[in-house]
Amino acid sequence: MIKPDAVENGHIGAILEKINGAGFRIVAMKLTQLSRNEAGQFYAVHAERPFYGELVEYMTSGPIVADILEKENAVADFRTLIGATNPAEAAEGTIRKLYAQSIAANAIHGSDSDENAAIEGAFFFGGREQYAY
Ligand code: 3AN
Repeated sequence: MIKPDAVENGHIGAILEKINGAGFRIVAMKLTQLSRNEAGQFYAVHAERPFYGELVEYMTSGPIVADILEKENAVADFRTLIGATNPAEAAEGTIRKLYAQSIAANAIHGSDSDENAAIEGAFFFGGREQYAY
C-alpha cells in the first residue's frame, strides 16, 4: 500500500517503477481512501499501541494505492525494498529512505507474512477469484 504522504507528494509513479524494477509483478491495483472504520480494521493488530490513534488518523487523511504483488520470496524481498519502518534508519536507495516523511508517514506498507498478504489482499480486493492473474 502506497500511503497518503507518498500519494500526496506525487510519488506513486516513482514507487511503482522501483517495485517493477525490483522484479515484482503487479496483479491488482486501486486508488482509494480508507474510512476510519476500515483503517481501524486494517491496523487492528496495533490497537493497543500508543500510536494507534495517530496511525488511523493519518491513514484516513488522503487517498492510498493498494497493490497485490507477486514474486518469489515476495514478502522478504519487498521488506528489503521498502526499508526500515523509521525512514531515518532505512538503508540508502530504499523506498522509505527516498520518499518517507517520518515513522508515522512512512510512504509504504508491506505485508509481514504470506498469511497476512492473503488477508490484506482480500481486505482490498476480495477473494482471489475476484482479480486476474
Ligand atoms: P512496518 O510497516 O514496517 O511493518 P509496523 O507494522 O511495526 O511497521 O507498524 C505499522 C505502522 O505503524 C508503520 N508503517 C507506521 O506507519 C506506524 N508506526 C509504527 N511505529 C510507530 C511509531 N513509533 N509512531 C508512529 N507510528 C508508528
